[in-house]
Amino acid sequence: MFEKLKEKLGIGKKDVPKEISDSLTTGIGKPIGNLKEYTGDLKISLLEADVSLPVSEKISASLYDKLNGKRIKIGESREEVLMEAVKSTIREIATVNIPDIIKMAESKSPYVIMLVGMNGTGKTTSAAKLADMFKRNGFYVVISASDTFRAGAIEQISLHGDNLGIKVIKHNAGGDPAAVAFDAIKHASRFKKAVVIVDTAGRMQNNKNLLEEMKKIKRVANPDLIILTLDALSGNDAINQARMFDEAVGVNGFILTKIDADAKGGSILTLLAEMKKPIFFVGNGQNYQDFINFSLDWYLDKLFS
Ligand SMILES: Nc1nc2c(ncn2[C@@H]2O[C@H](COP(=O)(O)OP(=O)(O)OP(=O)(O)O)[C@@H](O)[C@H]2O)c(=O)[nH]1
Ligand SMILES: [Mg+2]
Repeated sequence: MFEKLKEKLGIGKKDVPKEISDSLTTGIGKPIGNLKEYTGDLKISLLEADVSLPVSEKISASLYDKLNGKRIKIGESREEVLMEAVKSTIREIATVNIPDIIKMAESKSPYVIMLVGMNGTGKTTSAAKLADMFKRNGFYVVISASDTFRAGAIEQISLHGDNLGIKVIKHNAGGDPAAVAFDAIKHASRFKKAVVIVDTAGRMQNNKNLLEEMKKIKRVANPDLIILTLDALSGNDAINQARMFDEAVGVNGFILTKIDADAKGGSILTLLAEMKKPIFFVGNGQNYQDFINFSLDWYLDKLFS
């Protein structure tokens, strides 16, 4: 996982890049031209691993500061020095508080979560995974089939509901998605510890009607949490989508899907560093259990394993 990013950062290889290796032995006050070159190149090459330019610049500057003139202690290897520098750089730029979604949902009933995102990014699949997770945690779960726009969407989410034994509230195709959410919330309010998950239609940046509709669902459903699903394969576009949806409805955090599909891994850094909002989960497959609680430690573990 995240091979591309590992390669660009110079970790996960046997040998530390020669430029770093040389500079580490140079010591304080000696020329550090090689390190400059390395961190300069790094800035550019991180872009290829889906890290945005501003974040690549931050990483390269921070690594430079950390490695410049660094002396290796006895018993320490160059690999360790580089890894520690990379780790602490990532911690500096990408630490974001990730609230416990179960605890949040326990604080209010029904707790309403609205999923938004571009077409095909994994809203419906993630809605089912979320629903399954809440059910396993003892919640009464209702799914609102608020994608009334795409043909087959209601059937798709209903099938998930059947598979999981979870109630899906639906209207007819072409109906008002906000009204579906309203009904789902009404239904859920009869239960003590309930969660409503609102699946919505995919939005394109240029589709004004769908964007307006999304705002209307928000007004009516008044969700406690709005989560944007982002496809890990969308690379640097993920940050654009994040900004666009945040501007349109305000998002509380993200689910990053399809990281099993050879994602480069850099978009995670960009999202955390630039949006300063949590990634709640990552989707790593098409099964309901392929859903991982995201944490920076998990990410670092994957990067350094
Ligand atoms: N490999 C993999 N595939 C995923 C993951 N999440 C979703 N998918 C697949 O991505 C495709 C699109 O997923 P959906 O959940 O339908 O996406 P959506 O955002 O609801 O799509 P629209 O409703 O058309 O906007 C499906 O084939 C899913 O099985 C994941 O984490 N890993
Ligand atoms: Mg869908």
